[in-house]
Amino acid sequence: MAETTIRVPDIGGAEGAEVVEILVAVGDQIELEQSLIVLESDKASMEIPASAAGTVTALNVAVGDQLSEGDAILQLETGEATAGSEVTAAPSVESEPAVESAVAEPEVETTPAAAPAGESQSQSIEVTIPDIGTDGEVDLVEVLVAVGDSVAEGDSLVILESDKASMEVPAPASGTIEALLVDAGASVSEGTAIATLRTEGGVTSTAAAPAAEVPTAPASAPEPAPSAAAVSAQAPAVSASTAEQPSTEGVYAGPAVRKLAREFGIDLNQVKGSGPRNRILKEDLHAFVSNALKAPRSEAPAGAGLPVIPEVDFAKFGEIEAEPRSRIDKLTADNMRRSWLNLPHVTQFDDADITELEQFRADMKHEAERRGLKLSPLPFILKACAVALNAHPKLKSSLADAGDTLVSKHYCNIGMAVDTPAGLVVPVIRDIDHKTVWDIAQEVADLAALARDRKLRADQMQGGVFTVSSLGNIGGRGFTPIVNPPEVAILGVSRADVQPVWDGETFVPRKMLPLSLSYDHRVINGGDAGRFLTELVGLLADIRMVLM
Ligand code: CAO
Repeated sequence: MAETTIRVPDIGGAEGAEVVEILVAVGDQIELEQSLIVLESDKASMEIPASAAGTVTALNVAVGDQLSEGDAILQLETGEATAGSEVTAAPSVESEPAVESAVAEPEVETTPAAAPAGESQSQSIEVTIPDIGTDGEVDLVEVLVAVGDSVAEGDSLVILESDKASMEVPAPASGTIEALLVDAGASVSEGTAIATLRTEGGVTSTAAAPAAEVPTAPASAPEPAPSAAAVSAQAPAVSASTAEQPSTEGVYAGPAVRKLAREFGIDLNQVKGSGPRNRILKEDLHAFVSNALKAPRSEAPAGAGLPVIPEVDFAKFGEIEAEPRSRIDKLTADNMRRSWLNLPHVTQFDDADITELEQFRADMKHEAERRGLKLSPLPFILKACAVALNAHPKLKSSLADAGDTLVSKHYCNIGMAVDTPAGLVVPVIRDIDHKTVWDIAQEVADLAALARDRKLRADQMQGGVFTVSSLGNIGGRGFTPIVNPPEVAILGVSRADVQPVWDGETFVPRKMLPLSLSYDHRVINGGDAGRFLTELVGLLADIRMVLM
């Protein structure tokens, strides 16, 4: 075993680059090239990779420390049986180990384009990508200037980014941007021409280079928020694959975080940073994604396209009591919201004359008692729905393939909404078209009891093709139920009442059952719904048809 000290490499003369993130902990097994810390100056942000593999035995730095070349980062116990050694880590633009100082020493080469070198007057020079420590290409993620802009020597022109570092390429001289030769999203490498600059007579040499000035340390005085320079240094926003993403100028995050955000399509403007000076950390992205996944239950996250309903402090207005909602309530809320937002709902109303049905039901009362059953109108309604659904199968179809395919079902399982103290559940009665009204009445009672005792199994709530929601026992003249996807229609049943109905000669008392049929208008047209509801009303008016 050997103990090794990993030290800050040559970071281009950037004395006092700040430690903004520590990516390892004591006891961690680290691999060669694994990023250890993130250092940041006002022009560059870089991850310092491990130059040896081993176990971290001590950390010599803390977030906020200002580090310079040679400062110890950590102690590492390596597997090698050599004497203690000193290793200097190398900041890496990509994952190449041997790029010491490259990130932070971008020498900007300027090529005179219109005037001879050495002439102390206005000339046009070509600004190229300096040595960025890798032969490979890196992303040019943001162009910070436009044609016609006046820039001062050292002003940042573009931002480059790899998975390990982001850096700005500064103007080699003061002047005016004559032409931009690259767009955000381009892949560039050393020597790529990025702009032509009309200097103000100040360039006397093509030797360039504000190199050593590039990564100067950020202000050491504590700041509540990143300074303008630091913010701009952290501004890369787009990559080739996501050139249309919103700019994240002003967002404070390192290269690895930016890369991850791009991979997940996350707009960093929406993410709250929890790091020093509100820097966005990887954990913040994880939390953002996790919240976004939970969002349907709560409010839409900013950026989901829906305005957020602000939280209200109700206690300001009087005494309150807050209690967590049941799991069923929250699941129902998710389902309702998903349906309401995805399905264009239409609701159609009609009244069924159930005078004869009610007479028949009354006649069956003793038989029901003999069977130990309570025969409500619901089993008749469910049976009539099955008959009407088989006659109008579109009402029991579903969409698939993101709406490109319509699935027809040759079975008829109908769900019924059951109101329980724990929330609303929808058990499903299978093959209802093959069952008698007595069978259905028995299942309604059994499933309702299981639902209220919270004993329904998952499979007893699956496979429905249509739902009936009966509020008849509770009351109301009508309501607009929400479709239970992937079903395309739902029947709302309200309270039956005796109404005066005109029979052509006189008003007669009839027991009328208000029905409301909500449907997914992507699948069901008004004609489909109208024909189905008319058939259903007819079946309920003459229940003998259902029993045939
Ligand atoms: N009109 C008038 N009376 C009705 C009726 C109607 N449409 N439907 C039922 N009734 C009567 C029944 O006949 C019964 O009266 P009697 O005891 O005098 O015979 C009484 O109301 C109670 O019925 P019930 O609730 O015991 O039985 P049901 O078969 O009608 O309903 C069930 C069973 C489980 C569906 C029901 O109890 C229930 O939970 N309904 C609520 C569904 C719901 O919440 N839907 C809304 C979903 S969206 O939020």
